[in-house]
Parts: sequence; C-alpha cells; structure tokens
Amino acid sequence: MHYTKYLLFLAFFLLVRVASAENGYELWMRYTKVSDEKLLTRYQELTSSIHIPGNSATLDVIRAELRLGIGKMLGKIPHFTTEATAGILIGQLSDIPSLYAGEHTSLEGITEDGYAIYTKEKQIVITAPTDAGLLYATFHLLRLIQTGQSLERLHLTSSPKVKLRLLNHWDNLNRTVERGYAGFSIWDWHTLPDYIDERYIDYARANASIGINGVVLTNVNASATALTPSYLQKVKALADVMRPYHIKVYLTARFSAPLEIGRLETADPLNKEVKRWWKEKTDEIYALIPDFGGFLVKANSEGQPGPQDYGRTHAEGANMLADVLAPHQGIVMWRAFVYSHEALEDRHKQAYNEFVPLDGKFRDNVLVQVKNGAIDFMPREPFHPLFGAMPQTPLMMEFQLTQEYLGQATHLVYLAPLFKECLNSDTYAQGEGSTVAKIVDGSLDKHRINGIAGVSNIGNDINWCGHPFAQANWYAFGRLCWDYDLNASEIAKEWLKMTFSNDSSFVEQVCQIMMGSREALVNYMNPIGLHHLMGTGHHYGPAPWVDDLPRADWNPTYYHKADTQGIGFDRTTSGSNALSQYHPEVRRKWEDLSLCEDEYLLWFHHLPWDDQLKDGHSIWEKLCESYYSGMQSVKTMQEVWDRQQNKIDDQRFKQVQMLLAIQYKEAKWWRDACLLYFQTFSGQEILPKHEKVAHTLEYYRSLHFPYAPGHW
Ligand code: BDP
Repeated sequence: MHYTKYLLFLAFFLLVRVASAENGYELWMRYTKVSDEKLLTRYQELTSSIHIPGNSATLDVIRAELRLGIGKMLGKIPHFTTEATAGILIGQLSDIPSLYAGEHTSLEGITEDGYAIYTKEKQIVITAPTDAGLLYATFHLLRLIQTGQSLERLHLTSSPKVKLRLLNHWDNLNRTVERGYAGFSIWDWHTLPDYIDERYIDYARANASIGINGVVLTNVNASATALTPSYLQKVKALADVMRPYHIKVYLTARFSAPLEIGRLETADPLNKEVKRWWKEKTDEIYALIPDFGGFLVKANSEGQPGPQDYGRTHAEGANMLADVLAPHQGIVMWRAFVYSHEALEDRHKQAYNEFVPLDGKFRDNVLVQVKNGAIDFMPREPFHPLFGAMPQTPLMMEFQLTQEYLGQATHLVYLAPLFKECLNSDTYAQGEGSTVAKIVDGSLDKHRINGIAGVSNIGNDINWCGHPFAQANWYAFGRLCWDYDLNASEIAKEWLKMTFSNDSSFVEQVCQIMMGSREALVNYMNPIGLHHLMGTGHHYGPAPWVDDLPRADWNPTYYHKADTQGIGFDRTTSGSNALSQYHPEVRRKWEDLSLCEDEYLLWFHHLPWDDQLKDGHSIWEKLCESYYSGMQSVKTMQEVWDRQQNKIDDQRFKQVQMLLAIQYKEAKWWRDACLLYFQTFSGQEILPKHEKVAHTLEYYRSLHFPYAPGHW
C-alpha cells in the first residue's frame, strides 16, 4: 500500500473508532438518541419548551442537565422560556402559578428530598418542597426518556426512605485508594484548590442522578494532614463543586490529630485543651464550608488511635466530636468495625460486646456505622448482630461497593441482591417484621437521623470503576438508598438500558447474568457459609491454608477450622456462642441444623464431612457441587455474553468478554485450590463426573502476588 493511502486508511480507521468509541466514561448518562421515530416525535413535542421560575445554582444545574440530556436524546435543545404555559414546568410549589397546580401540589407525604411529577392538562409539572427534590425529579424525567417510557398522563411521587445516602471514599492523600481497583483517587489533591477537574462535576452529576447526597472524601485510616489549613482549602473547592448537586462533603477525623497537627500532648477526649482544639478546628472548617457534613471516625480498630488509648469509651470519643459539630448541625459517624488486638474472643462477637453497653450514651447527632456483617464484607454474611441490639442509637449501614472480597475489579458481580438480602433480614428486635432496613431507616426506633454508606468503587480509570459492570453497583447502591424496596432486577434493567442499550433481548439476557452473578461467586469462593479464605494482605485469590499470621483471626484456618473430623466455625453454645447475640427467633433458627439455611451452615456450625444436608448431599459432596456449579455459572455467563455481540458497542463488548475470561480462570483457581486443600482433611474423592483439577495443591500454595492492587 502507498504510504499516503496507508495514512488515509489509518485516519479513516481511527475516525470510525473514535466515532464509535464507548469507553464507559459517561456511565448511565450517555443520553443516546431515541431511535423509535414515533416516540422521538412525541418526546420532542412534550419537551420543546421548559419554564423554570426562580434562580439558584441547583436550578442552573437542572437547566444544564436538561439541555444536555434532551439535546442529545431528542436532537433538539429545549427552549427555556418565561412562559408558565411551557411544555414542562419545574418549580417549588411557591413558584408555580396556582393555575398550573395539580392534585399533587399539596406535596403531602413528600419528604424533604422528594418530588412529584404529573401531567396537568397538556403540561408536565415537576414540583418539590426543595430545589434538591427538583434536581432528583429532573433525573427521573430524563431516566424515563432514556429507558423509552411514556411521558403521557404522568402521576408520580417519590421520596427517599433514607436521609443520609453517602459514599465513603477510602482515598489517601497521595492518591492511592485503599482497596481501590479502578486506578488512583479521583481527587487530585496536588492541583486542588485551583484546578477543578471536569471529573469532579461529572462525579457530582452521577451521584445526584441516583440520589446520593454526601461523600466522605478521605480514607477511614485517616491522615491528620487532611485537617490542615491548606488541605481544608482543597476540601472547600470540592464542596463548592458538589453543593449545587445537593452533595455535602464529610471528612474522616484522625483521633490523634491534636497530637499530630495540633502540637498537644494528648488526644484524650475529656481533656480541655483537646476539646478546645477540636472546637477551633471544626469552627475553622465551617467558616470555609458552611454546609460541611461532619466526621467519619475509625477509632481503636486495626491499630488506629482512639479514645480507648486514654481509657475512655467510644461514646466519650464520639460525644466530644459531636459537641463541637452540633452548633453547626454537623454529625459524627462513628464506626463499629472494631476488634481488639488482645481479645481472643470470636471476632464475630467483639463489636457487639463493645458497643451494646454504650447504647443510649451517644449524643443525638452521632450515628454508629455498622458493616452489613460481623466479619468483614464477605461474599455472604448473616446480618450484623448489632442491628436490633442498640435501639437507642441510630445505626448507619455500611456496605462495600469496592469488591475487596468479591473478585475485585475483574469479576462481574452485581451487588444489589447482597444489599437487599441484608436489608430484608428480620432481626425480630420488636417481633416479626423488624427488618434491618427498618432499623437503618430509623422507623423502628423512631430516630431523627438515619443513613446508609457505601465504600466507593471509584477511581480515575477512564470508566470510573474498572469493570464496566462495577458501575452497576454504584448505580444500584444509590437507587436502593433511595428506596430499598426497589426490585434488584428492575434496577439492573434500568441500568442496562441507560448504560448499554434498550434492546430488549440484550436487557433480558444480561439482566439474568447480573442477577445470578453474586450467587455464582459465593459458590466458587465461599460456599455453604465458608468465609475469609482469601490471600493475605491484598485479599486476592484463595489461600485457605494460611495459618501463620501473628493474630489468630487474620488466618483463614481460624474461620474454616477444617480438620479430619469436619469443617466450619461453631458459633452455637458448644462453640463461641456468637449466636447468643441475635434475638431468640433468629438464634433458634440458625442454631437448629434442620432450620438453618445451607447458605449459613458452616458460618454457624462445625459439621462432620459425612453429615447429610437436606438435599441428601454430604458436606463434602455439597462443597464439591457448589464449587463446580459456581464455575459452571461463569461459563454460562460467558456464553450468554458472547451472544450479545453486535447488540452493543464493540469496545465494551470485548472488555467484558476479556474480563469474563479472567473471572472463569479465577473461579477455577478458587475451586481447585480450595477443594484440593479441604480434601487433605476430608480424605474423600472429587467425583469422577467432575472435571479434573488443573494443578497440585503445592502449585496453588506457591503462587504469590506481591503487586496485587488495592493494598498499600
Ligand atoms: C477491611 C479492609 C481494610 C479497611 C478495614 C476497615 O481490609 O483495608 O481499613 O476493612 O473497614 O475490610 O476499616
């Protein structure tokens, strides 16, 4: 080929590629052109003019999003008019002329961030008690168009079930991200406050679109530097970006900050100087950021400083911070993820033992933030026994979006079923129906503040989350914080339509992949209640054999307790009796082998290898079946995905295809390494009907991953 011809060809090739490039950056806000002509014409008619009375930064954001979204989807930028008769009218009740008011305009039952969208004669009216509600409603309207729904005769109201809907970034100031698998932190502390990366704005848009209203910017393993004057300027810059999107910023507070940056000799929360230092620091923050949210604190956990260093309780530590935040309406989120260095007690029990005696001792602007399970974000955990055990304290839920123990950023695992499984669990705290959700939303114990936090899976990768499907976990998290009763598969479909395509066969088939993905992972990693079998430090891959770490409860062997007799952690009265921390109805079910679900068997019981399960399998057989079926499910996921070629863009199709191949390889690795290892105790064969394992146990034990991500 002639050189010039070659160049022309290359230029054409690149042009085509760029034109069709879908790198995932736009998340679920791609706003692709509506292809159905009839629908397009109707949407165009309905949205051609918009009237938004009033002025505020949030209203500007609403206008910009409508311009972008409608402009891209309908090919026509709407006309913003001062005519109240416009096709769409968006305003707080006080701004809507009574003529256009409809039956929803009393806004009865609609809470602060809620809204109503309805059709009044030929007009679409959006109203809400606050601008925040108008913002959320705008994204709702755009979502209707994105997912191809009718805009006729609208009659919608929506209010969030949970007040604080927060992302927790485990981001360090040097831009590494603890347990981050999607590149470095999106916060570029070095160029802040002067340089505002476009990404900050897109991040705020994405969060607002799903109702997230707060972000903790920094890691729970906190650096006091974040509280120094120059860093507070940077935090202020981010707060300014987030504000129009109704997102508050929060910081993690390192308990020893008065020593480290305050030159005090103690951080004792009852010391006068220490109190004064925190008061002045807090006032300094609020002078810069009047709507600052408050502090998230990890104290006396995994080596972090805390009030117990001075013989004080968690409540005394939390209350000292709560007192200085209260005049500014700030809050403290005090984490319950604690386990002591000395205690030989089952780790499952430690948070409960430390926190239950403190119930009723926290100020009313403190929430205790509890992980969904008592161990640590395992692929499947029973709900944390603290839920239902501290009625006088608002308990904030902490979920993990970053897949530390769930395949990190290479496994497709849709987490909405996990979140819902926990939220729907019945604690029986006040009899049947006392679900975790009702404790978390404050309705069971009548708490004023309530919230859910998700440990973010976001980094500076072009597609934000590493795996294209990890975006779905960010999305589903926000949607479920807003309304935990939403159906996981409906959320998945909504996300698929906006993120990939409205093609119904694609949506149906890929939704099935998503819905089965978490169970598949549980089967090939941690079946029938096994947990904490992962590699040391980085938590990548299987390592059930590890037994030599300095703390007993860092070792996988501590959790599975496999021996020639059997396998599993006995948490009944004959063992650690962690079950005693649950309400009697729950305890009785999990204690009784005939009632305990297979999913939790080895979580609560140590069982002989030949013990018969309800389905007739022995424990050993069940382990084999689960590991093999988990891997088989990944194969099916691959087959279904392969059929989607040409239904979506090539770029993301191929990315997911490659990632599923990694997932398949790793599912096999988990299966083989775990079964070979447990076989040394069970002494039983893997049935010949199953595929042969690929390597020896020694081979799996010899694998090392010094540079596995997310572990700094
Ligand atoms: C564990 C993580 C660790 C976190 C800790 C926490 O491995 O990196 O610091 O939780 O939540 O899951 O504090």
